Amino acid sequence: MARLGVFRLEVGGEDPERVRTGRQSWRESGQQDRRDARAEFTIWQGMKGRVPTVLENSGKSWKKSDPGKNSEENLSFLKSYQPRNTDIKHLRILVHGPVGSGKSSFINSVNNVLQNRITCRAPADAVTGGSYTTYKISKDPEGSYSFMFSDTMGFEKPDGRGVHVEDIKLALKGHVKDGYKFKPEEPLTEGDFYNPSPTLDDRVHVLVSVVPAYMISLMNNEAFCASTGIPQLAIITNIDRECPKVRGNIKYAYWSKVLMEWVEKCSFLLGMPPNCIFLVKNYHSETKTSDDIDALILVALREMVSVGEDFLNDLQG
Ligand SMILES: Nc1nc2c(ncn2[C@@H]2O[C@H](COP(=O)(O)OP(=O)(O)O)[C@@H](O)[C@H]2O)c(=O)[nH]1
Ligand SMILES: [Mg+2]
Repeated sequence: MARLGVFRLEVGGEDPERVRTGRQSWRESGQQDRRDARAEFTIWQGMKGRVPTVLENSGKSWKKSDPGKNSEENLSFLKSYQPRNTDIKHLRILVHGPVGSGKSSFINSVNNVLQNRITCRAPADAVTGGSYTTYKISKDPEGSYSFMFSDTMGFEKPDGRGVHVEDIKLALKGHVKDGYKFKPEEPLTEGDFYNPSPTLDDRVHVLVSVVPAYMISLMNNEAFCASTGIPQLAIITNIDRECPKVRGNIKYAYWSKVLMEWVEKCSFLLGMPPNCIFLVKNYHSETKTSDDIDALILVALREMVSVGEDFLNDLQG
């Protein structure tokens, strides 16, 4: 009775090639009616009480283009990127999300991709995190890339720590200076870390929500971006931890039906379209870089820079 379910689980995996073979075998396997087979599959799922990893369209990514194929182009876009607005030296990307969601790891991962080696800039796992810290990414000995990251904490306060939502609004407008240690109990109003007259350079141009895959159901969106017009994207991190089949096949993340469902769920909960949500596996224990991990990071990063550039150009009118 459960043959097809087991068959597809075992043969499907996350590899489109194998799924294609699987489907062939399925057709040749003597099943007379596809609907019967589906019914059996549903029963099997119900019995197991979980959604297995199956691929919807064999050989096709549900993202419009295959991230892996565009890595070189994405990299050269990022290398040559300069804001058209010459008042801006760096496009500022602010990452926020719960403690442990992978913000620092993402910044490190971007650095790894662009340096083509494993580096350690933003200390991941730093329990003392919570300062407003900006990271530029060096390009060659003299220069840096024309985008930078501001690292912060999320609003979730399991232990009473977390950023005051007013502080995030202030940071978005450029009022928070680097090094400010966020205080959960009160927002920044004045003092050494308050910038009373921020320039366009000080402002945030893209907001990125970092959502760990294991916390998707708990996410909600503070509607602070709506008033500012700042574009907002999200990255889903830890996809390797939550989906074992993806772990060994990171390059097929955008083929996975389970991950597609996560993106849809995240889209619903955060109130942003699915095409603003990207799948990322951060570098965390690797000793060397990998084209497949790089590809996912590059696709997300390129979009961050592109929407930030659009925002800057819109501001200029
Ligand atoms: N397996 C896996 N671990 C991750 C990933 N991203 C982050 N981590 C780990 O999660 C922990 C918290 O990450 P960190 O970047 O410090 O989170 P932050 O508090 O948001 O800055 C660290 O141990 C990371 O190595 C990921 O995509 N996959
Ligand atoms: Mg951190």
